[in-house]
Amino acid sequence: MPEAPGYAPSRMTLPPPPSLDRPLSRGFVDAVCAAFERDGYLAIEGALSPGEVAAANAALDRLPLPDRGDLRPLVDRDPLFLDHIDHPRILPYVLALLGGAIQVMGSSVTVISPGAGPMVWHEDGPRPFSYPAVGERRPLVICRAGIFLEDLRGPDRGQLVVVPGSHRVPFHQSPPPDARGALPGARALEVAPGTAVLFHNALWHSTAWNHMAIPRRALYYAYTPVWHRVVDYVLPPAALLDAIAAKPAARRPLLRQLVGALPEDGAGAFMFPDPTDFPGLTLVAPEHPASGGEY
Ligand SMILES: O=C(O)CCC(=O)C(=O)O
Repeated sequence: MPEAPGYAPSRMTLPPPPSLDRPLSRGFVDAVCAAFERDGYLAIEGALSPGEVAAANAALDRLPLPDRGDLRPLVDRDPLFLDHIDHPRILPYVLALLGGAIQVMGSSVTVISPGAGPMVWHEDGPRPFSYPAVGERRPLVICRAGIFLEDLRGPDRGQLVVVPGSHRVPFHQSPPPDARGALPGARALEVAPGTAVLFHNALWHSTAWNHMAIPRRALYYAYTPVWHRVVDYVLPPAALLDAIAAKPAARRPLLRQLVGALPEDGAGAFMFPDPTDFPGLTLVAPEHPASGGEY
């Protein structure tokens, strides 16, 4: 099979991340959704600063990582990983795509060892029975954020490889489950350290060969609507809730929602933080009474 051609993500359409202390603008939401709808993914360059990349690598160095494969869950292994799930340069894009009633249903670090070959092509979601199609499209259920820590600008560095637009192909046209190597139109995402890639659960993806002398390590956080089952754990571990309690007070309600914690008053609800504390969660201001705004 031919190798997937290298690909530098486009900077043309992605607007910068807005502050979440006010509702996201319609223009921001529309621009993010349009880019994501076209390609099934988008790349946020510089999502993590060089210092944040170094800190993430140091945290990973303290963990019992496999030579190749996943370590999961990740989010409760170090308080630093909590700083990724509400990161101000990543979360606005997730909110634009999924809305405010979200959580992180799964977290992992994926290691591709030196010399490792491509991963099997796949969509994300449950197996063997994936999410149902709606109108021949697989709906957006998981918006996965991959954060890449090595310099992947060059061939065969264990990149995430995607087929842009494949999230729009009906499921019964998916590649056979053992298909490896390049598919027509496949692109290896040759990204700089600290780049975050958000992608649709139905996007066909694989990985490139890793011909680097070092492992390729990527952090993955899978955002879903709050009604999706959390797969990292049945209930958030006490240590994770303690780690949230040690974060600044203003961030705690949203972090608790993101890890799937029950509201502190015990009441079930779809939205745990007070939206007035997190205006960004309201996305765009309601434009019609039927959208639930106050009129
Ligand atoms: O390691 C990667 O970059 C891809 C991981 C992946 O495709 C998966 O975990 O489903």
